[in-house]
Amino acid sequence: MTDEYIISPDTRREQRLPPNQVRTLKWPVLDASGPPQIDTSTWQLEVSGLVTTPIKWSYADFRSLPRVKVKSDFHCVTRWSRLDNEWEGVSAREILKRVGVRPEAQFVLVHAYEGWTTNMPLPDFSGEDVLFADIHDGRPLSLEHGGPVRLVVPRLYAWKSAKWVTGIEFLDRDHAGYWEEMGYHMRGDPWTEERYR
Ligand SMILES: Nc1nc2c(c(=O)[nH]1)N[C@H]1C(S)=C(S)[C@@H](COP(=O)(O)O)O[C@H]1N2
Ligand SMILES: [Mo]
Repeated sequence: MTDEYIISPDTRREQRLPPNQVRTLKWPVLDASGPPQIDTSTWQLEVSGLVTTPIKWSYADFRSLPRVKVKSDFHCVTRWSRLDNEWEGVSAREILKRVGVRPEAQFVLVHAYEGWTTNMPLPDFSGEDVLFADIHDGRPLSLEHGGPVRLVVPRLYAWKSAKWVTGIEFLDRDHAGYWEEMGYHMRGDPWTEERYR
């Protein structure tokens, strides 16, 4: 891996805090139900739906993929923002390249342990700064923050950054995930405050 960071376009902005967010120097833990039990010897990442090559990666397979580093900010819809996170892992673009997304695919439903899901438009998932991370600020990602592997989508509210990911499903229509079912926005752009729908 190179030492070059991909800097999220949002992290290059002069004004880094989206409207009505407050900066925190800590890193709060936030999720619906607490960490699941995860055994990396049976861990899998499954890519399914509208792709030409469905894939199931083991943890060893995932660890052998080409890697990237991303510097980005993290904005929770409950109004805290943590700036300057250094993530390492596998780029979403690397995965898109390998599975061959079919032209009908417009949306992504990301699956996590215990049936938790989140949805987003394919162009948001395809951003240069989107990755499946297993390292944060130089250390292995802890279980409480989504380890062994979590999604990071820096330019959407942090609830789209699924912790404990198990799968990526490509769909031709938008399917509400867990928080979206509860009333959160289908897209979640922090700059236009797409908090609820
Ligand atoms: N699997 C899963 N991922 C999740 C959530 C969740 O409830 N379950 N909550 C989201 C929300 S609301 C936020 S703000 C971030 C918080 O990540 P952190 O706990 O590492 O700060 O995780 C997101 N990813
Ligand atoms: Mo959140």
